[in-house]
Amino acid sequence: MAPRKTATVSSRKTAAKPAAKASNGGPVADFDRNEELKAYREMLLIRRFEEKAGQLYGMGFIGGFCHLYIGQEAVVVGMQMAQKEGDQVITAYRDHGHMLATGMEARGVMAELTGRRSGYSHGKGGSMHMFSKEKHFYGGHGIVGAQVSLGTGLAFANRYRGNDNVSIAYFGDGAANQGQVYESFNMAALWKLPIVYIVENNRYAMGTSTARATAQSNYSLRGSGFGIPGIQVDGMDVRAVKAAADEALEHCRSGKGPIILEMLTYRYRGHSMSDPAKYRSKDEVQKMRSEHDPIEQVKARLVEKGWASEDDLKAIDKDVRDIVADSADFAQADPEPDVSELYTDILL
Ligand SMILES: Cc1ncc(C[n+]2csc(CCOP(=O)(O)OP(=O)(O)O)c2C)c(N)n1
Ligand SMILES: [Mg+2]
Repeated sequence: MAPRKTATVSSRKTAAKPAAKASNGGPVADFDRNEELKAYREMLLIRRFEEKAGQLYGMGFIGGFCHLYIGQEAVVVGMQMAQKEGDQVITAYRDHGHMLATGMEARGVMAELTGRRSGYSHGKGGSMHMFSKEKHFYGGHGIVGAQVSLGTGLAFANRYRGNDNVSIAYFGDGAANQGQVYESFNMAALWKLPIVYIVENNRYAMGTSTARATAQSNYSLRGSGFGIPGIQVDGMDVRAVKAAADEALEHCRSGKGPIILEMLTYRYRGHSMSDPAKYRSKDEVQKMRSEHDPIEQVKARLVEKGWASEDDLKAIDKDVRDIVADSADFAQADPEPDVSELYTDILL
Protein backbone atom coordinates (compact mmCIF):
# COMPACT_ATOMS: atom_id res chain seq x y z
CA MET A 1 0.00 0.00 0.00
CA ALA A 2 1.42 3.39 -0.95
CA PRO A 3 1.74 5.94 1.83
CA ARG A 4 -0.82 8.66 1.40
CA LYS A 5 -0.57 12.25 2.44
CA THR A 6 -3.70 14.25 2.85
CA ALA A 7 -2.24 17.72 2.65
CA THR A 8 1.06 19.33 1.95
CA VAL A 9 3.77 18.82 4.53
CA SER A 10 7.42 19.74 4.20
CA SER A 11 9.00 17.73 1.39
CA ARG A 12 11.38 14.99 2.39
CA LYS A 13 15.05 15.26 1.56
CA THR A 14 16.06 12.79 -1.09
CA ALA A 15 18.81 10.51 0.12
CA ALA A 16 22.07 10.45 -1.81
CA LYS A 17 22.16 6.68 -2.22
CA PRO A 18 19.27 4.49 -3.37
CA ALA A 19 16.94 4.60 -0.42
CA ALA A 20 15.54 1.51 1.31
CA LYS A 21 11.76 1.48 1.59
CA ALA A 22 9.32 0.31 4.21
CA SER A 23 6.94 -2.52 3.33
CA ASN A 24 4.21 -0.02 2.36
CA GLY A 25 6.61 1.90 0.09
CA GLY A 26 7.21 4.70 2.60
CA PRO A 27 10.63 6.18 3.40
CA VAL A 28 12.85 4.84 6.15
CA ALA A 29 15.54 6.59 8.18
CA ASP A 30 19.09 5.62 7.29
CA PHE A 31 20.19 4.20 10.65
CA ASP A 32 23.85 3.91 11.54
CA ARG A 33 25.14 1.07 13.71
CA ASN A 34 24.50 2.87 16.99
CA GLU A 35 20.93 3.69 16.04
CA GLU A 36 20.21 0.10 15.00
CA LEU A 37 21.68 -1.16 18.28
CA LYS A 38 19.71 1.38 20.30
CA ALA A 39 16.46 0.48 18.53
CA TYR A 40 17.15 -3.21 19.06
CA ARG A 41 17.86 -2.84 22.76
CA GLU A 42 14.92 -0.54 23.49
CA MET A 43 12.42 -2.73 21.65
CA LEU A 44 13.79 -5.86 23.28
CA LEU A 45 13.47 -4.28 26.72
CA ILE A 46 9.80 -3.58 26.10
CA ARG A 47 9.18 -7.08 24.72
CA ARG A 48 10.89 -8.87 27.61
CA PHE A 49 9.28 -6.60 30.17
CA GLU A 50 5.85 -7.34 28.74
CA GLU A 51 6.50 -11.07 28.64
CA LYS A 52 7.47 -10.94 32.30
CA ALA A 53 4.42 -8.85 33.17
CA GLY A 54 2.28 -11.50 31.46
CA GLN A 55 3.94 -14.20 33.58
CA LEU A 56 3.48 -12.27 36.81
CA TYR A 57 -0.16 -11.71 35.93
CA GLY A 58 -0.62 -15.44 35.41
CA MET A 59 0.98 -16.10 38.79
CA GLY A 60 -1.39 -13.70 40.50
CA PHE A 61 1.12 -10.98 41.35
CA ILE A 62 -0.63 -8.46 39.11
CA GLY A 63 -4.33 -7.82 39.46
CA GLY A 64 -6.89 -5.79 37.56
CA PHE A 65 -6.33 -4.73 33.99
CA CYS A 66 -3.12 -5.36 32.09
CA HIS A 67 -2.83 -4.69 28.34
CA LEU A 68 0.35 -5.87 26.66
CA TYR A 69 2.10 -3.98 23.85
CA ILE A 70 3.94 -6.95 22.34
CA GLY A 71 4.22 -6.51 18.55
CA GLN A 72 3.87 -2.72 18.59
CA GLU A 73 7.31 -1.86 20.00
CA ALA A 74 8.65 -0.10 16.89
CA VAL A 75 6.06 2.66 17.24
CA VAL A 76 7.15 4.11 20.57
CA VAL A 77 10.83 3.41 20.05
CA GLY A 78 10.96 5.07 16.62
CA MET A 79 9.05 8.08 17.95
CA GLN A 80 11.22 8.41 21.04
CA MET A 81 14.38 8.33 18.91
CA ALA A 82 13.16 11.49 17.14
CA GLN A 83 11.89 13.40 20.19
CA LYS A 84 13.79 15.98 22.16
CA GLU A 85 13.88 16.59 25.90
CA GLY A 86 10.67 18.32 26.93
CA ASP A 87 8.34 16.72 24.37
CA GLN A 88 5.39 15.20 26.20
CA VAL A 89 3.91 11.75 25.74
CA ILE A 90 0.37 10.71 26.60
CA THR A 91 -1.38 7.47 25.75
CA ALA A 92 -4.13 5.02 26.68
CA TYR A 93 -3.98 1.89 28.83
CA ARG A 94 -1.60 -0.13 26.61
CA ASP A 95 1.11 1.97 28.10
CA HIS A 96 4.07 0.06 29.58
CA GLY A 97 6.08 0.37 26.35
CA HIS A 98 5.53 4.11 26.22
CA MET A 99 6.77 4.47 29.78
CA LEU A 100 9.92 2.43 29.23
CA ALA A 101 10.62 4.32 26.00
CA THR A 102 10.50 7.65 27.84
CA GLY A 103 13.17 6.33 30.20
CA MET A 104 10.99 5.51 33.18
CA GLU A 105 12.55 2.82 35.38
CA ALA A 106 11.55 -0.80 34.85
CA ARG A 107 11.48 -1.28 38.64
CA GLY A 108 9.00 1.54 39.19
CA VAL A 109 6.72 0.41 36.38
CA MET A 110 6.73 -3.24 37.45
CA ALA A 111 6.19 -2.32 41.11
CA GLU A 112 3.17 -0.28 40.09
CA LEU A 113 1.81 -3.29 38.22
CA THR A 114 2.10 -5.39 41.37
CA GLY A 115 0.56 -2.57 43.46
CA ARG A 116 3.62 -1.87 45.59
CA ARG A 117 4.69 1.35 47.30
CA SER A 118 7.72 2.02 45.07
CA GLY A 119 5.55 2.00 41.97
CA TYR A 120 5.20 5.23 40.01
CA SER A 121 1.77 5.86 41.56
CA HIS A 122 2.77 4.38 44.93
CA GLY A 123 0.93 1.18 44.09
CA LYS A 124 -2.44 2.83 43.83
CA GLY A 125 -2.73 3.42 40.08
CA GLY A 126 -1.86 0.10 38.53
CA SER A 127 -1.19 -0.67 34.89
CA MET A 128 -3.36 2.05 33.37
CA HIS A 129 -2.51 4.95 35.65
CA MET A 130 1.14 5.87 35.87
CA PHE A 131 2.81 9.23 35.33
CA SER A 132 6.25 10.78 35.39
CA LYS A 133 6.50 14.54 35.15
CA GLU A 134 10.28 14.18 35.15
CA LYS A 135 10.15 12.04 31.99
CA HIS A 136 7.26 14.08 30.53
CA PHE A 137 4.94 11.10 30.57
CA TYR A 138 1.35 12.11 31.27
CA GLY A 139 -0.36 8.68 31.50
CA GLY A 140 -1.80 6.04 31.25
CA HIS A 141 -5.62 6.58 30.64
CA GLY A 142 -8.45 4.07 30.79
CA ILE A 143 -11.14 6.19 29.16
CA VAL A 144 -10.84 5.47 25.47
CA GLY A 145 -10.04 8.70 23.62
CA ALA A 146 -9.64 10.91 26.71
CA GLN A 147 -5.89 11.20 26.26
CA VAL A 148 -6.42 12.84 22.86
CA SER A 149 -8.11 15.84 24.44
CA LEU A 150 -5.66 15.93 27.34
CA GLY A 151 -2.74 15.75 24.91
CA THR A 152 -4.25 18.64 22.99
CA GLY A 153 -4.30 20.54 26.27
CA LEU A 154 -0.59 19.83 26.72
CA ALA A 155 0.01 21.24 23.24
CA PHE A 156 -2.06 24.29 24.13
CA ALA A 157 0.13 24.81 27.21
CA ASN A 158 3.26 24.64 25.04
CA ARG A 159 1.86 27.25 22.70
CA TYR A 160 0.73 29.44 25.61
CA ARG A 161 4.14 29.26 27.25
CA GLY A 162 5.93 29.92 23.99
CA ASN A 163 8.27 26.94 24.27
CA ASP A 164 9.04 24.65 21.34
CA ASN A 165 7.94 21.39 22.93
CA VAL A 166 5.63 19.06 21.06
CA SER A 167 2.89 16.93 22.58
CA ILE A 168 2.62 13.38 21.27
CA ALA A 169 -0.78 11.80 21.80
CA TYR A 170 -1.15 8.10 21.07
CA PHE A 171 -4.53 6.44 20.57
CA GLY A 172 -5.96 3.33 18.98
CA ASP A 173 -8.00 2.66 15.86
CA GLY A 174 -11.04 2.19 18.12
CA ALA A 175 -10.43 5.45 19.97
CA ALA A 176 -10.21 7.20 16.60
CA ASN A 177 -14.00 6.84 16.34
CA GLN A 178 -14.65 8.80 19.52
CA GLY A 179 -16.26 12.24 19.27
CA GLN A 180 -13.82 14.09 21.49
CA VAL A 181 -11.01 13.24 19.06
CA TYR A 182 -12.64 15.51 16.48
CA GLU A 183 -13.35 18.30 18.93
CA SER A 184 -9.64 18.16 19.71
CA PHE A 185 -8.67 18.13 16.02
CA ASN A 186 -10.78 21.24 15.48
CA MET A 187 -9.12 23.25 18.22
CA ALA A 188 -5.63 21.99 17.40
CA ALA A 189 -6.02 22.99 13.75
CA LEU A 190 -7.65 26.32 14.61
CA TRP A 191 -4.87 27.32 17.00
CA LYS A 192 -2.08 25.52 15.16
CA LEU A 193 -1.14 23.58 18.27
CA PRO A 194 2.12 21.61 18.28
CA ILE A 195 0.79 18.07 18.55
CA VAL A 196 1.47 14.80 16.77
CA TYR A 197 -1.62 12.60 16.82
CA ILE A 198 -0.56 8.99 16.55
CA VAL A 199 -3.15 6.42 15.62
CA GLU A 200 -1.77 3.04 16.59
CA ASN A 201 -3.81 1.05 14.10
CA ASN A 202 -3.36 -2.50 15.36
CA ARG A 203 -6.46 -3.56 13.40
CA TYR A 204 -8.64 -4.35 16.40
CA ALA A 205 -10.50 -2.56 19.15
CA MET A 206 -10.95 -5.32 21.70
CA GLY A 207 -12.50 -8.03 19.46
CA THR A 208 -13.80 -5.72 16.74
CA SER A 209 -11.81 -5.42 13.54
CA THR A 210 -11.46 -2.05 11.87
CA ALA A 211 -13.28 -3.49 8.84
CA ARG A 212 -16.38 -4.01 10.97
CA ALA A 213 -16.27 -0.76 12.90
CA THR A 214 -15.00 2.05 10.78
CA ALA A 215 -16.30 3.89 7.73
CA GLN A 216 -12.91 5.38 6.85
CA SER A 217 -10.19 2.89 7.66
CA ASN A 218 -7.40 5.10 6.37
CA TYR A 219 -6.86 6.91 9.65
CA SER A 220 -4.29 9.27 8.19
CA LEU A 221 -7.22 10.93 6.38
CA ARG A 222 -9.19 11.53 9.54
CA GLY A 223 -8.01 15.12 9.92
CA SER A 224 -8.66 16.18 6.35
CA GLY A 225 -11.88 18.04 7.21
CA PHE A 226 -9.79 20.24 9.49
CA GLY A 227 -6.85 20.59 7.12
CA ILE A 228 -4.66 18.38 9.31
CA PRO A 229 -2.16 16.45 7.19
CA GLY A 230 -1.60 12.78 7.79
CA ILE A 231 0.85 10.06 6.82
CA GLN A 232 0.43 6.29 6.82
CA VAL A 233 3.51 4.65 8.28
CA ASP A 234 4.76 1.07 8.41
CA GLY A 235 4.64 0.89 12.18
CA MET A 236 6.44 -2.46 12.24
CA ASP A 237 9.61 -0.89 10.82
CA VAL A 238 11.33 1.31 13.40
CA ARG A 239 13.23 3.17 10.66
CA ALA A 240 9.97 4.13 8.95
CA VAL A 241 8.58 5.36 12.26
CA LYS A 242 11.72 7.43 12.88
CA ALA A 243 11.54 9.00 9.40
CA ALA A 244 7.88 9.94 9.86
CA ALA A 245 8.55 11.18 13.39
CA ASP A 246 11.33 13.48 12.19
CA GLU A 247 9.02 14.98 9.62
CA ALA A 248 6.06 15.30 11.98
CA LEU A 249 8.05 16.89 14.80
CA GLU A 250 9.64 19.36 12.41
CA HIS A 251 6.17 20.20 11.08
CA CYS A 252 4.96 20.97 14.61
CA ARG A 253 8.07 22.80 15.76
CA SER A 254 8.01 25.08 12.74
CA GLY A 255 4.55 26.33 13.76
CA LYS A 256 2.46 24.52 11.14
CA GLY A 257 0.12 22.97 13.68
CA PRO A 258 -1.01 19.39 14.23
CA ILE A 259 -0.24 16.35 12.11
CA ILE A 260 -1.50 12.75 12.17
CA LEU A 261 0.69 9.68 11.87
CA GLU A 262 -1.20 6.46 11.30
CA MET A 263 1.02 3.61 12.43
CA LEU A 264 0.14 0.34 10.73
CA THR A 265 0.92 -2.08 13.51
CA TYR A 266 -0.28 -5.27 15.16
CA ARG A 267 -0.67 -6.65 18.65
CA TYR A 268 0.33 -10.26 19.05
CA ARG A 269 -1.37 -10.85 22.39
CA GLY A 270 -5.01 -10.52 23.31
CA HIS A 271 -6.67 -7.19 24.04
CA SER A 272 -6.05 -7.67 27.75
CA MET A 273 -5.21 -10.69 29.84
CA SER A 274 -8.54 -12.42 29.31
CA ASP A 275 -9.23 -12.58 25.59
CA PRO A 276 -10.42 -15.74 23.84
CA ALA A 277 -9.16 -14.24 20.53
CA LYS A 278 -11.93 -15.79 18.48
CA TYR A 279 -12.04 -12.77 16.19
CA ARG A 280 -8.83 -13.57 14.31
CA SER A 281 -7.01 -16.66 13.13
CA LYS A 282 -3.77 -18.00 14.54
CA ASP A 283 -2.40 -17.88 10.99
CA GLU A 284 -2.98 -14.14 10.82
CA VAL A 285 -0.96 -13.60 14.00
CA GLN A 286 1.75 -16.02 12.93
CA LYS A 287 2.12 -14.34 9.55
CA MET A 288 2.72 -10.95 11.15
CA ARG A 289 5.22 -12.43 13.59
CA SER A 290 7.21 -14.27 10.97
CA GLU A 291 7.15 -11.62 8.24
CA HIS A 292 7.03 -8.26 10.01
CA ASP A 293 8.32 -8.61 13.55
CA PRO A 294 9.92 -5.26 14.45
CA ILE A 295 12.74 -6.73 16.52
CA GLU A 296 13.63 -9.50 14.08
CA GLN A 297 13.88 -6.91 11.30
CA VAL A 298 16.54 -4.95 13.17
CA LYS A 299 18.34 -8.10 14.22
CA ALA A 300 18.53 -9.32 10.61
CA ARG A 301 20.00 -6.00 9.45
CA LEU A 302 22.56 -5.92 12.26
CA VAL A 303 23.77 -9.40 11.39
CA GLU A 304 23.63 -8.89 7.63
CA LYS A 305 25.69 -5.68 7.81
CA GLY A 306 28.20 -7.27 10.14
CA TRP A 307 27.36 -4.66 12.79
CA ALA A 308 26.69 -7.26 15.49
CA SER A 309 27.56 -10.91 15.94
CA GLU A 310 25.19 -13.45 17.42
CA ASP A 311 27.27 -13.17 20.61
CA ASP A 312 26.84 -9.39 20.70
CA LEU A 313 23.09 -9.81 20.37
CA LYS A 314 23.04 -12.46 23.08
CA ALA A 315 24.89 -10.08 25.39
CA ILE A 316 22.25 -7.39 24.79
CA ASP A 317 19.53 -9.95 25.40
CA LYS A 318 21.15 -10.97 28.69
CA ASP A 319 21.52 -7.39 29.80
CA VAL A 320 17.86 -6.71 29.06
CA ARG A 321 16.72 -9.93 30.76
CA ASP A 322 18.72 -8.94 33.85
CA ILE A 323 16.99 -5.55 34.03
CA VAL A 324 13.59 -7.21 33.68
CA ALA A 325 14.34 -9.98 36.19
CA ASP A 326 15.58 -7.38 38.67
CA SER A 327 12.39 -5.36 38.20
CA ALA A 328 10.26 -8.47 38.77
CA ASP A 329 12.16 -9.41 41.95
CA PHE A 330 11.89 -5.86 43.19
CA ALA A 331 8.17 -5.71 42.39
CA GLN A 332 7.50 -8.84 44.43
CA ALA A 333 9.67 -7.90 47.41
CA ASP A 334 8.58 -4.27 47.75
CA PRO A 335 5.87 -3.76 50.41
CA GLU A 336 2.32 -2.81 49.60
CA PRO A 337 1.29 0.75 50.45
CA ASP A 338 0.55 1.28 54.11
CA VAL A 339 -3.11 1.36 54.97
CA SER A 340 -2.65 4.94 56.19
CA GLU A 341 -2.00 5.86 52.54
CA LEU A 342 -5.51 4.89 51.51
CA TYR A 343 -6.72 8.45 51.16
CA THR A 344 -3.52 10.25 50.13
CA ASP A 345 -2.99 11.36 46.51
CA ILE A 346 -6.69 10.81 45.92
CA LEU A 347 -9.26 13.36 44.83
CA LEU A 348 -12.19 13.13 47.23
C1 LIG B 1 -15.09 5.72 26.69
C2 LIG B 1 -14.82 4.23 26.74
N1 LIG B 1 -15.60 3.40 26.02
C3 LIG B 1 -15.35 2.07 26.03
C4 LIG B 1 -14.33 1.55 26.79
C5 LIG B 1 -14.06 0.04 26.79
N2 LIG B 1 -12.88 -0.24 25.98
C6 LIG B 1 -11.68 -0.42 26.56
S1 LIG B 1 -10.48 -0.68 25.45
C7 LIG B 1 -11.54 -0.57 24.15
C8 LIG B 1 -11.04 -0.75 22.74
C9 LIG B 1 -10.15 0.34 22.24
O1 LIG B 1 -9.44 -0.09 21.10
P1 LIG B 1 -8.29 0.75 20.42
O2 LIG B 1 -8.58 2.20 20.57
O3 LIG B 1 -8.15 0.24 19.04
O4 LIG B 1 -6.99 0.45 21.28
P2 LIG B 1 -6.15 -0.91 21.44
O5 LIG B 1 -6.75 -1.66 22.59
O6 LIG B 1 -6.24 -1.66 20.18
O7 LIG B 1 -4.78 -0.50 21.78
C10 LIG B 1 -12.83 -0.32 24.61
C11 LIG B 1 -14.00 -0.19 23.73
C12 LIG B 1 -13.56 2.45 27.56
N3 LIG B 1 -12.54 2.03 28.33
N4 LIG B 1 -13.80 3.79 27.49
MG1 LIG C 1 -6.75 -1.12 18.24
